[in-house]
Amino acid sequence: MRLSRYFLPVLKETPAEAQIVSHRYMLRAGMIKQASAGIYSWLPLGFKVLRRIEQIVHEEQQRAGHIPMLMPTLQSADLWRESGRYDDYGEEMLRISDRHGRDMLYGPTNEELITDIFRSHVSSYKDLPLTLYHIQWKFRDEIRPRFGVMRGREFYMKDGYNFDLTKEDALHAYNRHLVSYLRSYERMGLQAIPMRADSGPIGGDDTHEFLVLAETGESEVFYDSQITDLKFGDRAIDYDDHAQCQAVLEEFTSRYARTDETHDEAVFNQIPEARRRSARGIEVGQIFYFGTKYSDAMGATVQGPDGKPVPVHMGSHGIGVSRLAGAIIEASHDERGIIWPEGVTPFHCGIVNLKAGDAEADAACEALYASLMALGLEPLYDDTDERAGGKFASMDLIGLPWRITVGPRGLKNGVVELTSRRIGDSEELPPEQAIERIAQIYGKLSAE
Ligand code: P5A
Repeated sequence: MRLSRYFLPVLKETPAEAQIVSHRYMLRAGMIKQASAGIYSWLPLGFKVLRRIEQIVHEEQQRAGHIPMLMPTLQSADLWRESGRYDDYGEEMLRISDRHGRDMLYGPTNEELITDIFRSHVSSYKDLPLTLYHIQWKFRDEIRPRFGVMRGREFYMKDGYNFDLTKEDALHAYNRHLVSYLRSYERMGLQAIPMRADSGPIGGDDTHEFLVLAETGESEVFYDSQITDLKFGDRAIDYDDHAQCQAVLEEFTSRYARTDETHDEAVFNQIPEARRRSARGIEVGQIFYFGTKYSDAMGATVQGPDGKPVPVHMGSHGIGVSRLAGAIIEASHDERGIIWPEGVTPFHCGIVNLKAGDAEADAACEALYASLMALGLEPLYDDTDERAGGKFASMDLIGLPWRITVGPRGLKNGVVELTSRRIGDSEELPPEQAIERIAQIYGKLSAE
């Protein structure tokens, strides 16, 4: 993308309404614009990040064997009356009536809708196990929407629902989600710690929240510091293997890690004092096993092996896709702006032309731009005639992990400058080598 043709409304001033760094940087970098309280438009740069997060979630869900689909945002109140949640959900639910006076609502979550789909089409245990998911906008009329996309009223969520014949199979689905979530967050450059939590209006006793440690987080958390040493990494996992998934769950949940809702001071105090931590965290996901709560209420049964109808065991599993854009910034920034992890960066690298209009500099930038694109990479080429200082400040603010700077002085010696946004150091090298380096970083070079 050429910056001169892009839409990147970067702000120079810090917006007064933004209290936390991710909100400030998302506004300043032209990623989002508030439409009304807790509701945002995603401008092109923000939209790209949202898409990249979403793509990782899709890939990891499908790797785990979960099936994508799409349900609507507007739902009929009738289904929620069946489960009993229409009255229970309270003021967070946005209730709407259509021209015929029918009660509708903007879905805050989809347990009822998916259970209705399931009971309409699945009647035999032979069709189990089944896990369906979608990524769709939700609405919760939060009393205090704040911190930009972190606590929105309209927000983008991945929600998945498992249907299983037995509790044991449903707990395997729970474990599978835990593993796939660990992988997803790590690919986004985040450490998200599963913590024992409270199930709230979703229900059930088994639930973990995934928390990214950050001072600005809304949740108070307590944990054993050893848990932060755990990495899922690039291990191979067979998602159908119950024992393997259970082992990962045990590894990642055996040390103390709880939100304030389930915190138990007596148990916490058994950890050696030097390892006890209390901190704040951002909840970027939550998994639930709630057994037959919805299948009992809504009559979602299958014919079991003995021919008798049995209610299915269910769970639901959510990732806060739009919240993650903010959470990643909270975890990765400095005083100059965002520092995107390579996994979610909106552009793979920036190209800064220090002397737009200079024939040699222009030609070198064009060549770099074309070569990177030919490798399947997306550079953002600043071809504008702004001052160098302004160009650098904007690039730093929008946080692309790599920048190639091209100027007449370097070109005389046959070099450009490659700069890491994270480390901050620069290296002079011939343009071909800069391209090769970037291609290597993003795994775009075929093995020689
Ligand atoms: C699980 C999927 C559920 O709703 N039903 C379907 C279950 N869980 S949850 O924990 O309530 O939400 C899942 C994730 O969505 C994000 N989230 C939000 N993001 C932005 N603004 C909000 N107001 C908001 N509310 C929830 C969180 O990341 C949460 O973990």
